[in-house]
Amino acid sequence: MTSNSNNKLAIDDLKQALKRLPDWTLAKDREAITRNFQFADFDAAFSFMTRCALMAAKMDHHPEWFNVYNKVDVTLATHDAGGVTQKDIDLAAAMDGYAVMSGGR
Ligand code: H2B
Repeated sequence: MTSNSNNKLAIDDLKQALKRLPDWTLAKDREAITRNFQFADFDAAFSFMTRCALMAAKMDHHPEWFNVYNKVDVTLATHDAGGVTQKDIDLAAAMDGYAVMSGGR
């Protein structure tokens, strides 16, 4: 299998990648990865979302997310590929970094 950021990762490569993203899991009902973030309050959650949004725009790769007050539930998939690609892994790693910057966990 060639490694192209637009192609779905092979399951072994996906499991390998998730070892470096210990807070992310495979979605139950579809080919995607998911993580829940929690922050001190809405301001912190939204500062995280702002950082993520700017990166997503730059990457032209966008999260599915749901925010209530201090919580942000994120699902990442590449719709064009019908599964998880290297772009999702890269965005997940970036989001983990932004969560730390916003005091999240
Ligand atoms: N984001 C995600 N998560 N998956 C996609 O397949 C996708 C995207 N496609 N952002 C992009 C935009 C595509 O629609 C544009 C035209 O490049």
